[in-house]
Amino acid sequence: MWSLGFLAFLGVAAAEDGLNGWLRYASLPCSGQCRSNLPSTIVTLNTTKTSPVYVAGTELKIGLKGVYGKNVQVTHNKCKVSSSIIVGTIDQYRRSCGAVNGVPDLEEDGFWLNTKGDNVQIFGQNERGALYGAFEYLSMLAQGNFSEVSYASNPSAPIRWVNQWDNMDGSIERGYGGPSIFFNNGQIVQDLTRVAEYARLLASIRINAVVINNVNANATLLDPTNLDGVGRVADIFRPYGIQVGLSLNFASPQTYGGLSTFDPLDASVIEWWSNITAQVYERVPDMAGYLVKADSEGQPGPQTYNRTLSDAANLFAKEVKPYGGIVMYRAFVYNQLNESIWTDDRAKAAVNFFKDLDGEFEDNVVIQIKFGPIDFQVREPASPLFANLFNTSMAIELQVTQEYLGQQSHLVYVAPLWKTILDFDLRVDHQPSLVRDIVTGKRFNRKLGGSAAVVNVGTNTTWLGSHLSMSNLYAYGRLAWNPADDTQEILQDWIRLTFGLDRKVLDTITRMSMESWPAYEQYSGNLGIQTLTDILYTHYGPNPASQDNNGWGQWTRADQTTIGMDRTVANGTGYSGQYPDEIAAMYESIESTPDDLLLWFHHVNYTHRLHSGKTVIQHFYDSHYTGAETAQGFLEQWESLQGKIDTERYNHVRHFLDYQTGHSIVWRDAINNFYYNLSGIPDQAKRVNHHPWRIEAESMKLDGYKTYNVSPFETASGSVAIVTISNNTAGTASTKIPFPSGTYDLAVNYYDLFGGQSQWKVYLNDRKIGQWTGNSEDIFSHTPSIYLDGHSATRIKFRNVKVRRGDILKIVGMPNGTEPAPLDYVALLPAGIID
Ligand code: GCV
Repeated sequence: MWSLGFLAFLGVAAAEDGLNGWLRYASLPCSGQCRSNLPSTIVTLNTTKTSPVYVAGTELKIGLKGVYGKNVQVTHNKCKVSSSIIVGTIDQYRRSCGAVNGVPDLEEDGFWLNTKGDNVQIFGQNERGALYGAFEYLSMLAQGNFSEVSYASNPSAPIRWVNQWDNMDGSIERGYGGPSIFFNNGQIVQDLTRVAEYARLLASIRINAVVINNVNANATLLDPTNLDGVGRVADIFRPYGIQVGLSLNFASPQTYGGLSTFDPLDASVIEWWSNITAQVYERVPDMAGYLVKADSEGQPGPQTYNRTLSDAANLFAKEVKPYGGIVMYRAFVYNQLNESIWTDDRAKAAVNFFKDLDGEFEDNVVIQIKFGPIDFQVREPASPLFANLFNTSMAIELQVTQEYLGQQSHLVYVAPLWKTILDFDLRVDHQPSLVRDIVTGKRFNRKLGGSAAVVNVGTNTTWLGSHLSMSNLYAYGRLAWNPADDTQEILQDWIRLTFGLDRKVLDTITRMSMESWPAYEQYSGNLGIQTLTDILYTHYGPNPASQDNNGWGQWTRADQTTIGMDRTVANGTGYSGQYPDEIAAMYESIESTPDDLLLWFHHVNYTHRLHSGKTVIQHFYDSHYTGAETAQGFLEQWESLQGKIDTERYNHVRHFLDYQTGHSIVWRDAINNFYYNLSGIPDQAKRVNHHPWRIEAESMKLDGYKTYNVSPFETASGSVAIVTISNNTAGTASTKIPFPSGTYDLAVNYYDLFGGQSQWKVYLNDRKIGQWTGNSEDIFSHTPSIYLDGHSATRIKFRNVKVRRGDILKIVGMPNGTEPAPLDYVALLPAGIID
């Protein structure tokens, strides 16, 4: 049997569950330069075990042992030790060791890293910075990088937060990685091991605060026992340089405190919050601040009392100011609207609510603004609010959790999408005004600023629900530190740290990841029409009709001949006029609006020609075919890495990508069918609604099965599926194979519902050739559905099946619970045909 050491030598890591993320410190070979450059001692300049500098020492020790098998001693407060890593703050070094030479002034949280052979200096401006420097050095070592470096690194902005949308009962809103690591049953959990592990990951990407509870906040977090729990959580995060923040429910003084009002200007309300804030800071003296969602999606707010949003923000700002806290006030404020009013437009809400309040906020208030004006869609223009506040601090809000982007069941590396916003030049006053320079405070000279990302890790060992989605968390931290960084370079650091240094592994995961957001956009919503998920239910699978005819304002205004939101000043909602002149002019005109945002800004015929020369409708059709085809390639590319990645992660990712290949086809067909049905315009390439290799389940011979009209219709091939007649008796669907004899891949499209685990068996002339169970709710990360729809529609494939014309193909479905073993169609795919 192979020993672990031998496997490590081969570069094949032992089975891994993802818990260590990119901090695996997987073993690398070490000879020559490596041997002579490995320090023998770690000197930390703080002996307090809960200090970030002490933690840095421990982490360095673990890293050196893990990567290079070297046992290194940690000592404290000794200055001149040869072959050593010395880690501490600049001040600690000066105090213990004397002058430091050649180190430039560092900004808050910044660090200095200096490596010369086996002598390494890591100095932070503060303890947090020293810890960041240690992680930076470890990241080099874990990537086999022994170059001599000497540089300072400073953050782009002071606010580098993450938000968790965790509920007190342990569920997580839009969380796809299992239940909360913080809460259970209305309380903070007792065992905080996972919290410490999360802290370590976050510190390594230089996150400095975490808001632990949902913005749709529950006031019971404020009860004394729970606040004690928050204190325990803060104690876990503190050694990693991370502060804790809390989301507040605006009505708490009334709903929880028993007052008759929650009017932000009422003296009793102010006193109530003052008292609560004192209780919080008594337990968490370094609490980062409050996060507030008010007057939004049913959450209470100051409008109840005709007070302004600044009245509300300032109430909290004044309370936390003496303690050094800040208030993150969310710009996600909007009302229900009426689609029959042509000028109604949710995208205008943030500017309408906040613009006139510019300058009215206390200086420790930061307006937290989602990157686009709607809600984390697959493509949006930059929020115009970034260009409308000059005397108010701002932070950009991003989503690591892939709420509208495949919920971690689809590979989507989101950082390139974020980059389209961060690098966008809003041309305020005709001057360069990149979003990244606005939110970091540089453009308008604000002291505060930065970013917050909704992360939503859970107790799953992969944290987010799937291994590959962790690139998004890693990239978020890197971009929060330096939004000018290159997203592919960030990705490649993550790949090397997560999967090792093999060139083929690096190239393959790079290619798949960089193709993934464009592909997802291609097979979901194109040309700025939004993602086209079901916005009334799970936000996962396709349902374009759900965007319209309701008050949520995510409209497409699609009818038989036209589509898109007219957001021009001349004929539409006037939204384009919220941008500075140059940008407003660009979006106002169809000619200068980029194709990828055409339908965000303009209402056009399906036959309108894009700059590309294609019509809108043909672009939809073509993109959906291209995107789904790219997704098929992810699986093939991943399979080429077999043997180069540990079995546990290889199989897990393979299973997810296999699922994605099928679901990308569900997306492709649903969107294409929907718009073909609406517009009646055929696909020039004759693919849409034309599937020569399919056999519809409803056209098979049925026994114990009956037909079922699927809703939305476009999520079933031919709009009809079959379900078993009874909930406890098997059904059979059989058919004669009409295709030429040969070898095919057999694809079966079925629906995997929450509420049961049906079993299907496939026979060829009574010989069983495959079987599966409808248990994806236990395996994949996305929100399951109780219906036959675009969320539950799933494809399974059996490869290389030899058939003869006239063979009998039979599927037996055994229902379970409320899942009636539904089937949509089978396809026999000759080599090279995707269907
Ligand atoms: C936490 C969207 C999401 C909600 C979320 C909200 C917000 O509407 O679907 O789940 O609520 O945004 O950001 O507040």
